[in-house]
Amino acid sequence: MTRRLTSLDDLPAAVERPRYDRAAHGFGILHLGLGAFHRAHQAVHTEDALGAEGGDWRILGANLRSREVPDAMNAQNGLYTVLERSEQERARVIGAHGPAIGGDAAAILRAACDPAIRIVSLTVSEKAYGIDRAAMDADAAHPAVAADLANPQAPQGVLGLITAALAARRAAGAAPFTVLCCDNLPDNGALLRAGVLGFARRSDPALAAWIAEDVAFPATMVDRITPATTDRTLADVEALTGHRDLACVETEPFSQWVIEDHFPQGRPAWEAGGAEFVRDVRAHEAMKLRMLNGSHSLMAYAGQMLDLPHIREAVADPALAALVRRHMRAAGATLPTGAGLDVAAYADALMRRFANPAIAHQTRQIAMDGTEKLPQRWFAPASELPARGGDARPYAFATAVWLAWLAGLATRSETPDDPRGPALLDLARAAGEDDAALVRSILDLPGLAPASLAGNAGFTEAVRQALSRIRSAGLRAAMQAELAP
Ligand code: CS2
Repeated sequence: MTRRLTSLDDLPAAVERPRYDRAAHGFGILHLGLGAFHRAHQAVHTEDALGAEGGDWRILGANLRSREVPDAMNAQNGLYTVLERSEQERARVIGAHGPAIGGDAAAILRAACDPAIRIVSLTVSEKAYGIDRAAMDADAAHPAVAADLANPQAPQGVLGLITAALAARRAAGAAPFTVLCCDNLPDNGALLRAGVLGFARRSDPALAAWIAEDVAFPATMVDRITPATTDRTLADVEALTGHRDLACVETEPFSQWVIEDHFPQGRPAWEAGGAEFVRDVRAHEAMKLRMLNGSHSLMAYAGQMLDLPHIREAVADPALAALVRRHMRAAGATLPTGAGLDVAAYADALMRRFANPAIAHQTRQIAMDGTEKLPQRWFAPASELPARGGDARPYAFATAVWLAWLAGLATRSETPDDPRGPALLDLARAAGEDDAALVRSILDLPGLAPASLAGNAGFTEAVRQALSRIRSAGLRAAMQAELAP
């Protein structure tokens, strides 16, 4: 049996390791959401910052529910390997993390109350927040928000935990922490701020006023393509490092992090690892969400229907690649001009990243949680196109592919992997063969598409036509029809 990774002692020379003394640095960040993305992105940038500038910025990681990754990390003294995959494989052991908390909300709350913690960062996925995006308020109907509003002393969810920790720090006369949302949500700092304020206002208006005045919620754009860890990741890491590592992750070489520079309680020197600090993240964030994530979702649903299991196979399909290019052009036309964005170069770079033969990024994984992802990836930009004189047809087609995929699941009585999965299944079943009814009922779901889009007859009719073609002639034929001059 290979030995488990527990120390930095006997690693092969080719494996990169921390360039700082782990024991000499304290903890300054509490991170919620120990998924593969955080371990491949923010933790690596923090590792670079510690190596370059030091500081008490190591990370306490926590999962609200699952114990699997925290248990694996704790058995490894917080260490884990990042495997970068391209023509060459590169392994690096990350030392920034310390003891991790799994599924113990009381322990997370205690950690967040420690004045040494100056940043609470999050990658908990879009659906975990419980924020009503249209109202810019806490969503009292979200299960975690409802439970925490009823019992704010023992919070289990994101908004309840942040609010309770800030309340305790205020009561103790301690400084607040900065809240850093690292999920793929539009204007993620302002959004999380609105959710926390909405939650706090319901129980303690004075606390809400203090948060509004004193707590920073910088916005960020995060980007690194990180497929879920598989047995193959574990085997390759073992071959490279000589150790069994149950917390390892694999990722692409590229990594980008654009951060609004607003950290009144200080921050690591993340620029040492290539993070960019700017005054306004919105243009970068819109470009990434609409071009990368937007075309990812198109490839995810088309890929699921065409039996293309990975993104690399989706971009190797000439017709689908042409539609992805077209989608990116439509997305690019919604982006602010004058912000210095090079949309064409960005599109080329994305196509190269998607094609990376060493990265097996599953279309099934990206297809999850469509109702949480598509509003910012497709429906917001699509709603802006008419006013800009742009062509919304690529968005109508993408929407039709999603609906055709949902209808296909419904015929097999499969519930989509989505927080609104049961509702989607019911609507698809109720619509049956009636394409117009399917378009209407899904686009009218509250909070999904802006009213100006759901009520735009030209758009909904274009979706209906594309959907009818996909369902009668098949997705392949419909794709060819889209590409016909
Ligand atoms: C993907 C993202 O799963 C998804 O929905 O689109 O996780 C994507 O890989 C990352 O945002 C890339 O930075």
